[in-house]
Amino acid sequence: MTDMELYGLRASDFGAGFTWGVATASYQIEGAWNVDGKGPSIWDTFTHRRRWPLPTVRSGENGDVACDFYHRYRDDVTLSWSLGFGAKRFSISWPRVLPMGVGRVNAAGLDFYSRVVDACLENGLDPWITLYHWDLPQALQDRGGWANRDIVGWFSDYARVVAERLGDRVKRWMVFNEPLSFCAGGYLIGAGAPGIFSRQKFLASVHHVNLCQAAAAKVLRDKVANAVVGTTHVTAPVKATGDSARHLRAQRSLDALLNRVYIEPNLGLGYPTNDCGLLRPIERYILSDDERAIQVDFDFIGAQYYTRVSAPPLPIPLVGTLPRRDQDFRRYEINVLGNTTQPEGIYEALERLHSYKRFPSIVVTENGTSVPDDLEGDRVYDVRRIDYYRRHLAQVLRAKGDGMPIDGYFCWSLLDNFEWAEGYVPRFGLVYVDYATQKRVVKDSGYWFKQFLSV
Ligand code: IFM
Repeated sequence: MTDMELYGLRASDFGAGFTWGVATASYQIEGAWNVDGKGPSIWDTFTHRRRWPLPTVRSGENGDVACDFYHRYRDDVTLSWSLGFGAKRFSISWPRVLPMGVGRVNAAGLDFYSRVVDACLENGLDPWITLYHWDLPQALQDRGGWANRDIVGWFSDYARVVAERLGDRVKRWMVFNEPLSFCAGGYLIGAGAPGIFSRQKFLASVHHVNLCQAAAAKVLRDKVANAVVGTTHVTAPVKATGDSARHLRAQRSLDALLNRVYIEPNLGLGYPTNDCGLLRPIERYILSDDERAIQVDFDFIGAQYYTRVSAPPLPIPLVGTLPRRDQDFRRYEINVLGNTTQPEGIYEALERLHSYKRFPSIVVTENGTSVPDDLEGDRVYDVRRIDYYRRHLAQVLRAKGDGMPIDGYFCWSLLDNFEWAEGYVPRFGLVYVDYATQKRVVKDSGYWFKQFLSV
């Protein structure tokens, strides 16, 4: 791609029907953690807990207030529209709707999301809803959370409650945000809520999440006329660190663990246990009818891309490899989270999903970066973020030009927000948030999008 082509990029090159949106998640922006009848989520518990000798979240921060979106949603929705976007992706907090996870519905919680949907529609923004972006009701975690098979029923009931209330106005649905992150992060390596280190619980949670993909998709289709149902995966292309059989085995093993285990069972391809020893005991959680029940034909798949990873072989037979950041500092720039910026990786991620030949439509449901943003007066000169977006969008356009059915792109994120165990230091927004005053300042990247989307 030449500079001319790169910098001449226009939104119209992606086609008239292409969706341009911004994405957010409930726990990361809403705040109001104990307001209007909301029950506690596992992230409330995790961030309020101290794990000796260090806090669970770097510098002990939490999402109690975050961006206070719960009270400021109208202005923030209008802001999304004012930057030129046509869609707003957001998630529902399960414990805001069902404080105990099951049973009694919290009318005030459902009303809040209904108002957000209306605000989107009033601003000409198509609402795209994610049912689950990691904030499980604590009451359900107390019963085992994702590791308890009963969650298939609990989650289906939750999906039904939300679909019945919002389905008259919302047509685009995503079941999950990044199963990898909350299954492995929450149950295997304990880096996120609920902070568990257990291979068994991790494997059980993976299987139950995969069953829930199909169960919730069915509920959404039953309850919402003309529903367009998908889910999202963070797709990390895995690079081998050498050519030997050991290196290639390590690459296959990590790819199975990070990517395939969440995608292939839903396509009827089973679990990639032959390629990754760590996954093998998942078989004990599979019951007789599961192979059929787990299959789902999604209307679209959400591709989320941040960086590639590499797979150095390890002398531990079960694991074989662990993900390592690909930190070739000479070739790639590095962001605040320590990830290298590798725009060609998004092309590979899209190509990979397309290669299954099972997704009629692919939407980039998250892509973005955290760079050191400073407020200078009323301006944030985030040239590195603009460059990031330009280079990734050029690759998305290349993928589209090569015949992949890519129909939309969502920036992560509209606002700076609570970046999970990393707290508030990484800033991913097109809009800067001064957390002390809740003032919003559109960054140069926000203005760049506004200009880009106008041509
Ligand atoms: O902030 C997260 C988001 O919640 C899930 N995808 C990755 C983002 C950036 O790390």
